[in-house]
Amino acid sequence: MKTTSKTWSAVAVSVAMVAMALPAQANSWRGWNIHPPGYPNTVALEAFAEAVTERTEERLKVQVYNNGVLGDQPDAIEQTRSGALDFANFNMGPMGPIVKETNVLSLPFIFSSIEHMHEVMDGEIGQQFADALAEKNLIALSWFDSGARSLYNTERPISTPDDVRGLKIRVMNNDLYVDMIEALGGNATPMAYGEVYQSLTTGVLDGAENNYPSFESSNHYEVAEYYSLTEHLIIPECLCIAKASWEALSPEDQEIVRDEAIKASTMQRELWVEGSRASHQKVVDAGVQINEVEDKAAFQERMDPVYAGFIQANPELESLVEAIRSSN
Ligand code: GTR
Repeated sequence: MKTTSKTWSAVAVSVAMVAMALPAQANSWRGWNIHPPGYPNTVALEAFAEAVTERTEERLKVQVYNNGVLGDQPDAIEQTRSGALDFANFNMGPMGPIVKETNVLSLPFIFSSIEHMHEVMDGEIGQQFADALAEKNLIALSWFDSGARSLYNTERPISTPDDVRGLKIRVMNNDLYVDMIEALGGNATPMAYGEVYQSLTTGVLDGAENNYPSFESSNHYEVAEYYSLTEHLIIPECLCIAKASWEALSPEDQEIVRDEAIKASTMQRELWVEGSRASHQKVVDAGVQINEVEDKAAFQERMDPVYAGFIQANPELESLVEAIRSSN
């Protein structure tokens, strides 16, 4: 059977009802995950859950709830901050409105490559982001990959910034992305991930932007036929633990959780490479037209006012922006 997004939402609703009916227990951890079973992040999170449950001899029983059934990402961030959820895999995009330092990671083209992003996040600069998250009650134990995000739409291939003019493009919940799309002449609509498929089919949206695995697993490729390799955003994701849940652990169990979170990120990054390839193939086979963008510099230049506006509003973050740019 072909799994349509309709089937997913039916599954999502019933799983959510079960999840909400469960009493919260000190030794049972609930984890939020936006992706479906089989997605690289899901596989890694499930491995994390299983390993922690086993290694703590069930002092902690860890369960992952997939498909965003526990809420959309901005809600889940708040729930994890308050300790209502115990852990989650969050993209740093929707984190910006809450942890302003992480907006630096949402600046278009800030990383020159995925390898550059990994080096930065695994090093001292990555620790600065983890510290900023910790101040908002989120303990980031490791960083996942989420590839490079590119624009896709129902209307036409995008080769130059002017091709974006007039297109209604969904963005994640962060004003920086509104500025980004407007700088290209498009109309940006911040919207929850789970609502995008429907909006593409009804014409509320002309397009969105994402990496191959999400473009494919969300079924957006069934509706949006043009995928253009702008690769404008390379954003890391965290495996984040609620501070309250983290502090309730013994030092021994913290060590187990930390160790397994690092293993999960290694696993996720490996699965990501293969998953991206498979998703790419699947969308090509389905007839999606993919085009390279030869003059990426033209898109980058349009981002100058976005950077200028960001630095003007956040002068204290300029050195962090510079540190990343010069670390390449
Ligand atoms: C995916 C990411 C999700 C979510 C989604 C979106 O690539 O893994 O966490 O942020 O994009 O576009 O909302």
